[in-house]
Amino acid sequence: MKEGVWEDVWIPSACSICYNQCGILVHRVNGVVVKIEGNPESPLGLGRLCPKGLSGIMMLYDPHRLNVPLKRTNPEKGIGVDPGWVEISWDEALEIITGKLKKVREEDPRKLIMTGCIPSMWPLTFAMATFMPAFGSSNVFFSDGHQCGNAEHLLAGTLHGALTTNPDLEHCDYLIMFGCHCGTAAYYAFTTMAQRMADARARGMKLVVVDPMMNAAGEKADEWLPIRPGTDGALALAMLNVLLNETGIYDREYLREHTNGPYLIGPDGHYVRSGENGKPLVWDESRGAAGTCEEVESHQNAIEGAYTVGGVECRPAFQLLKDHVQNYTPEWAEKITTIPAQVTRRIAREFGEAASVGSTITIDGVQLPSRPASLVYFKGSHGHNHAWLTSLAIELLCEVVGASNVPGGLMGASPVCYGHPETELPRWVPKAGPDGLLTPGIWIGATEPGYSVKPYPAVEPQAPQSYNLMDLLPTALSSHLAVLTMPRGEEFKIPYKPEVLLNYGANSLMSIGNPETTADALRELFVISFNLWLDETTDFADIVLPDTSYLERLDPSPNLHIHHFPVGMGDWGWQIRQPVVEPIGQRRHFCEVLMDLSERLGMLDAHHALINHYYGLQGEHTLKPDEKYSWEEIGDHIYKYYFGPGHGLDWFKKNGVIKWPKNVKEAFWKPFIEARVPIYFEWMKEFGEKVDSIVKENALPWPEEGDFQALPDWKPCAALESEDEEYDMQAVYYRVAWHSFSMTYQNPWLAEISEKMDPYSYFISVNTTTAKEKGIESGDQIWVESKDAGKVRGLAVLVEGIHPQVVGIANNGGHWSPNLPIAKGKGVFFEALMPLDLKKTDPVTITMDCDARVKIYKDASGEKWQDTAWSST
Ligand SMILES: Nc1nc2c(c(=O)[nH]1)N[C@H]1C(S)=C(S)[C@@H](COP(=O)(O)OP(=O)(O)OC[C@H]3O[C@@H](n4cnc5c(=O)[nH]c(N)nc54)[C@H](O)[C@@H]3O)O[C@H]1N2
Ligand SMILES: Nc1nc2c(c(=O)[nH]1)N[C@H]1C(S)=C(S)[C@@H](COP(=O)(O)OP(=O)(O)OC[C@H]3O[C@@H](n4cnc5c(=O)[nH]c(N)nc54)[C@H](O)[C@@H]3O)O[C@H]1N2
Ligand code: SF4
Ligand SMILES: [Mo]
Repeated sequence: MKEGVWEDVWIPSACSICYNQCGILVHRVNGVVVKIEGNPESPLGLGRLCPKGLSGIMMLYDPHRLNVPLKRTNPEKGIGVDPGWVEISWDEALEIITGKLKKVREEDPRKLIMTGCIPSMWPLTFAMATFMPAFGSSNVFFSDGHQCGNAEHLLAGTLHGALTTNPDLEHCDYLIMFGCHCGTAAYYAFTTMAQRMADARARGMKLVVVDPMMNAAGEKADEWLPIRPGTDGALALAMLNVLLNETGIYDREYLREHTNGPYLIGPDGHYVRSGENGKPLVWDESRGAAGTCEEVESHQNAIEGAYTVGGVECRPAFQLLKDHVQNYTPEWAEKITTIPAQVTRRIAREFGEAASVGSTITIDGVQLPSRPASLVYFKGSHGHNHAWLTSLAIELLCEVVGASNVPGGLMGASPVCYGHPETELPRWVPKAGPDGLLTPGIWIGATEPGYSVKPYPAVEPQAPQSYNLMDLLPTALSSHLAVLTMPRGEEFKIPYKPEVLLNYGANSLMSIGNPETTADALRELFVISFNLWLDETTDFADIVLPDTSYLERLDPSPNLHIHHFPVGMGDWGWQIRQPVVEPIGQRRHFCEVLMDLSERLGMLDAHHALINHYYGLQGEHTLKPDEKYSWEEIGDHIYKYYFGPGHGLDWFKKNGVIKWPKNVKEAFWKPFIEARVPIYFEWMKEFGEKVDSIVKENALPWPEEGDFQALPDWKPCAALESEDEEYDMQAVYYRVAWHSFSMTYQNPWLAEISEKMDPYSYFISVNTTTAKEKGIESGDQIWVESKDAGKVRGLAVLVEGIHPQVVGIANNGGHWSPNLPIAKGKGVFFEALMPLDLKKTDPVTITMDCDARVKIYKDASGEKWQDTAWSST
């Protein structure tokens, strides 16, 4: 060691600046973190990090981080209103909080509501799955899925047995990305997928990107299709029509054997069922008669034609789909998407041909179907009203050519795991549920037999008890709706009013939509906020507690519940997130504080029981009801249960990650698991009828829309519906690789990239021709004014690579908190443009419209734009 160096160590841990949890190695010299690198041993990233992960040091040592508990002295709450913080001790803070929580727990525990930040998912789910139910409340709201993934997650669960999907880039030859930054700037398993994307492109995989902007994905594509926002469903329907009715490219064998394509559908839209056992009937081509799937050889199931069974006219589900899309011609779609019909036709054909229906591949000695054509879709295409219908149309493209969970196709992210060889844990395997349809082994939650919510069989809808309305719509994975419903409890017939909000970090004011709406909801509550900084949402807090960042805390097995591993072959890997330095100042780990609060509230036994339940802990590994455990001991229990007595906390602290190879039947499970997937969502209609009748019975102000459909259609989102001559543009947001939502704007290294290396991320992108028509030049100060919400101000940058009727804004900038001096006034605050409105929400999955109908114009005020960067009117 060099003179003066008494310590020089590399500590394995896991990043948490987005949900991907990449493996990291942290270099600490003389007690100070000097570098973060990717951990090549970790299958989560394989040694690669994105710019955010590399810049984590700046988050650890930021002098503007919170170091002490604070109490508000100003009773008036408002956006930008100084709370008048005074320092208090931890003990005083916990006493105030315990007092508040005791009161509401005695009165009605549902008066406690919780929200949290998406990047730090481990502590968030720990709290939501253990502390909250132990307290007696299921009231939570999120700033995530309503914008990004609720519909995709529902389809990932029902079609892929997983929480989410990714394409198998190792075998794919033709990839279409619908509004997604897979392997290019964001999305799941980003760092691993970036390498695979580069390798696939070098190998010759064709990449088609459907996106109103030529962002990180479009610029790397062979072909960029600038689509009108909110119209991907129309494109996908036209492509389906080309495949099914124009070219006849579809995988008959796959549809017969692995989908409900052969199930006979009667005139009422439901399965025609056996009179004996109630099972769905299929048509046996060899016998010319109907029978159940058990009675009819799969290859003789009819997927086309019209039949009469017991006097009932019926058609196989696939025939219904084929007929249904017939009117969706590429010419029809062109008027909606602005993509020329001949391009849609060509792309559909190329995709179908690339799928090579009927071909096989041998991997590890096992012969498998090969379908080297895939797609991936997420926030961009999906983040609109009618997300369910759009996402279904997109997914069906892969289903009809059989490119689903086989090499080269669209894969569920880790739906099958047979566990570590020593313990056979963690373990989850999808199986056939009611009507022979796939039910995931895990969806959200830990592992069987622990807490796990599944999308199928659908949970019965109920009159709302929770402000997020997820009991009315259990088809939604998450919901932001509490910010809209809390001030309207009586209209929703919810018999209590939330009083206390526990906020684990989320900057809801900036991330949910129109901040005024969120402010109105927060104003009413006693807000306890665990945070790293005094961000905009903490302006509404009553008590702020200084949390540890991901580099200062222990999160045992941080990817345990986040089972979205890189898809395809490779290794399984479970990691540790451990403190690489002692917490600075008086920062304390949120989860440890929750355990303290449980003890103070006298609910430790219930909390332990829920930890056992959530992690599925069994036998000697269970936590005893009244014993006090340190946080490290709890981590040790979890590790030893899953990975055996030799792999406790100490082993993980030293080694960082445990890994073992995936086998072919885990990676490409489709041919080995007997469960069909729906290409016709028969249950959805009945589910929707139940929702509608609850809405009517209770006169709930929830929009009645007919989106609970078995087959996809396209319907315009609000921004398209409200098009007019004055408001002639649509605004969208997009991600860059060097920012996560709003939280990374305070990082000086990332600010430097945004300011010096990228001429777009802090600007408003406008198409060059459109801008010229409006007399706007690059660098001009402009207003973007929303027809239905507020307006934002910033500097224009002219670009060729954007649809002429679209303005694009990166991530989530425009912070105004004086306590975030690096972030303040950088970038543009998109959310001010988006109204929060029940009507602008997908009724099936609680997905919100993430684009806005806007007009843009030069700002001649001469003011510095940051002084009033946005306004709510
Ligand atoms: N304009 C725009 N809006 C968006 C998005 C976008 O890209 N642009 N993305 C949308 C999507 S898909 C999502 S998922 C949401 C995400 O929304 P949020 O989860 O609210 O994300 P952020 O806005 O980054 O706010 C996270 C906050 O958590 C705090 N934080 C970070 N790490 C920790 C920690 O370890 N402990 C504690 N206690 N706090 C921490 C930070 O201080 C930060 O203020 O935003 C949605 N809204
Ligand atoms: N770097 C980075 N990585 C992240 C995150 C982050 O904030 N930063 N957040 C994480 C989270 S929580 C999420 S949800 C994921 C999101 O991951 P992605 O879905 O990949 O995120 P985006 O970049 O927001 O959306 C992709 C593209 O959609 C385009 N788009 C907008 N509207 C439309 C439309 O109507 N149709 C089509 N076809 N395209 C449209 C945008 O221009 C953008 O280029 O990323 C995760 N990873
Ligand atoms: S993708 Fe980047 S920010 Fe997300 S976990 Fe990995 S390194 Fe961290
Ligand atoms: Mo998200």
